[in-house]
Amino acid sequence: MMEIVVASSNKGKVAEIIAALADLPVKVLALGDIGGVPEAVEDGLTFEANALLKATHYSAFLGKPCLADDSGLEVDALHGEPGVYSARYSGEAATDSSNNAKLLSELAAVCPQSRTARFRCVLAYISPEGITLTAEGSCEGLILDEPRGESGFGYDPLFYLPSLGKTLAELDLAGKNTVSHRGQALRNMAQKLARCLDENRRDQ
Ligand code: ITT
Repeated sequence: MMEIVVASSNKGKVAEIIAALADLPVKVLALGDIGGVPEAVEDGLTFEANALLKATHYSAFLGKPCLADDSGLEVDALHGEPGVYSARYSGEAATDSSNNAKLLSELAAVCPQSRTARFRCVLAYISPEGITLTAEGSCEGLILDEPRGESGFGYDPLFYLPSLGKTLAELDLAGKNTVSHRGQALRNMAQKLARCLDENRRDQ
């Protein structure tokens, strides 16, 4: 069975990606299962550039098909910040809670209806044979003034979905994948990968 490496060291992302690809006839590995892989330098200016850069780096190093995710939060009142810098918003030693604290302090003077934001996700798949696929998704919401919920990761406890009356951290993994930026990108990517696998099978 073909192997695909989920090229991310973010455990929250990896769990969501593995769950969403469960129906594909492929063996999905995580970077953590392999070990000793040097980290990619993420110096792209867009989610797409960073996703392609990570998939290229890990696929070249491992000689295996790799699926990378670059994602982040765009807050309208902050002119799209933190964007591609979401993981390190509060500095090099950032944690989810220090990033959330910084976001709350930046938005302290912003009223509830102006706290609109979206998560974006770009996935990139690159195989050593030279196949490149990309897929994207986005999810609109509002930034609360205090965290709610324990699930998920990152900014999930502050990201409120008015249509559900819940934050992303109040959904379980399957519920989050149904509505999230990553879930949407993964459904697009799974269709593209399934088509690719079919074509490969027909050519053999
Ligand atoms: P990899 O590069 O190893 O995949 P990373 O966490 O550094 O891991 P990114 O550079 O793409 O990945 O940064 C994404 C950040 O955006 C992530 O650390 C969170 O702070 C935030 N983020 C992305 N998707 C999210 C989600 O579904 N829920 C909450 N926060 C999310």
